[in-house]
Amino acid sequence: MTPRLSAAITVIVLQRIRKDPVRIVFPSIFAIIFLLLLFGSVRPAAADWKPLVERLAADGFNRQTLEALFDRPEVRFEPDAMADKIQALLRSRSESPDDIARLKTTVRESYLSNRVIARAHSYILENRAVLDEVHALYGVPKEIIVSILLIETHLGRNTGNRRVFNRLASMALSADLETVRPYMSGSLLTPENWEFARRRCREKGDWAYNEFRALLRLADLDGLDPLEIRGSFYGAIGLCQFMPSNVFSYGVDADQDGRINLFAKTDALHSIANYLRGHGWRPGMDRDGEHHVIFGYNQSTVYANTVLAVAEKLKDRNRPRP
Ligand SMILES: [Ca+2]
Repeated sequence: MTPRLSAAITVIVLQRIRKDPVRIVFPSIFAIIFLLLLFGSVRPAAADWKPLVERLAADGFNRQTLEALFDRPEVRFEPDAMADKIQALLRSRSESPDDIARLKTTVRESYLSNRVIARAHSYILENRAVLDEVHALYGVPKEIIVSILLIETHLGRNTGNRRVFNRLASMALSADLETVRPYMSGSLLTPENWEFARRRCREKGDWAYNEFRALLRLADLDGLDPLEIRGSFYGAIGLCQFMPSNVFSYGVDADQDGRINLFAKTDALHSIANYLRGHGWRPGMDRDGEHHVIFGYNQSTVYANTVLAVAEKLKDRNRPRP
């Protein structure tokens, strides 16, 4: 609860107590306790960013610049990102052989409706020139590129509204399982999986630290305010939802305006294809090979199944009718 809200509630309650102390005092106290439990329990404690600033400074980032950034009111500690990640890993670890077998054939049906496929098909028609160029350069068919764009951001319409700075800095600061444990569902952590969760938390913290460094480098390179870069729950950015480090590894300045801008269509479409080629995409590969490469884009079997299913439907639409 905000201090202002707490103060306002207290003033109202005190005024009412003065008027009718017996009838008001006990219900009011219970109401305050209830509200404190409701709002106070979900608000993360203020973070101490010093360890992160120290680590970045030791890695060559300017200490004064970092301190000024972390002093800004937009900076928030958001431990739900790491808590969610560890919970997803724990759930995935406890999947039964039946669950795993079922996932192999599961697709996200919502992307296969006639309405959604028609929209993706229109996108192909409207962007045929650049998609043909991408196919010629990287060997990745337009249906695969557009399918990924559809599933990642609904063809660029939803690129995420989270401050990537807060998402990645919070995860980088949450490498210790004890930090995120209060934000996790209590029933998931057991003595048996505790060590696994602790190790994965540390690894994901290091991963987030590297991504946070890449975000700061990217902002510096492009003259952007790092706190104004928006993205997904886990800090992916642009039409193609790259993590910041992938901008440096696979991003393409295809429109040749001097910067890799994944919010610009041409750069994003080339970058998707460059990422896939960099992860082993080759023209003429079989479905298993395609699945393997697409899995590398999002580490999800259902995601890869869905990308291929959408692409197949788009190919059907593009086939000449007899
Ligand atoms: Ca560009």
